[in-house]
Amino acid sequence: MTTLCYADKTCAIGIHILLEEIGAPYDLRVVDFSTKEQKSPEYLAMNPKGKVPALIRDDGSVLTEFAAIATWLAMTNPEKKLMPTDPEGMARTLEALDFAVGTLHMLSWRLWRRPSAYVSDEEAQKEVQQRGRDAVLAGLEVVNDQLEGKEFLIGDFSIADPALYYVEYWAADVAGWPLPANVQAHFDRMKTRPSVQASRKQERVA
Ligand SMILES: N[C@@H](CCC(=O)N[C@@H](CS)C(=O)NCC(=O)O)C(=O)O
Repeated sequence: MTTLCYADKTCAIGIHILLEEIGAPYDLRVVDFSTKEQKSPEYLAMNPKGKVPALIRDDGSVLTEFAAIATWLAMTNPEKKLMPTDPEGMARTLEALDFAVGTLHMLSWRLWRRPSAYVSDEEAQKEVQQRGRDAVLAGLEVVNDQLEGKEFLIGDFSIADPALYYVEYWAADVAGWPLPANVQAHFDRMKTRPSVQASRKQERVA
């Protein structure tokens, strides 16, 4: 059965939400970050990147990278309409998704969350964190404009929304930063979806 390798409250929750949206049976395999299980020989043998999310598919093959997993799930479950099929709609969906994962998460949030990955000096780490915070908040202002007059990033719910959702969760509930109005409304709207509620419950999000 399709198995999502995840750790609580990580970006993998976005894929968890998509599996709930699809509604087909799946398994969860928790990866214990507190013991660095993601870097264990067993995990690395399955996913040499040592990260979550990783999706083990029915044929045993492993798919990594949020955008790739989300796109594959959308394309293999077309009846769920998780991504438009016209070139413009598809490109706009991936544009919004990649901004959330590539820019807000990897290039911005990570500075705030893991400053020691960039510099050793503790004073310098504080500056790295500040830059990360500024970058996340500046990026969310861009998203705020994109959300004007829309319920979801590209109008209808798509694979881009769970990607934005996990960044919203980190920014608002982990870091305690204020979200711009349209982003806050999107975050609140996401939390009313049964898929989001189910994955939050499973991952013990308060
Ligand atoms: N580019 C990857 C990023 C995945 C990623 O950074 N995952 C984090 C959790 S949010 C992780 O597994 N971190 C564990 C580690 O770095 O040891 C993707 O899009 O899936």
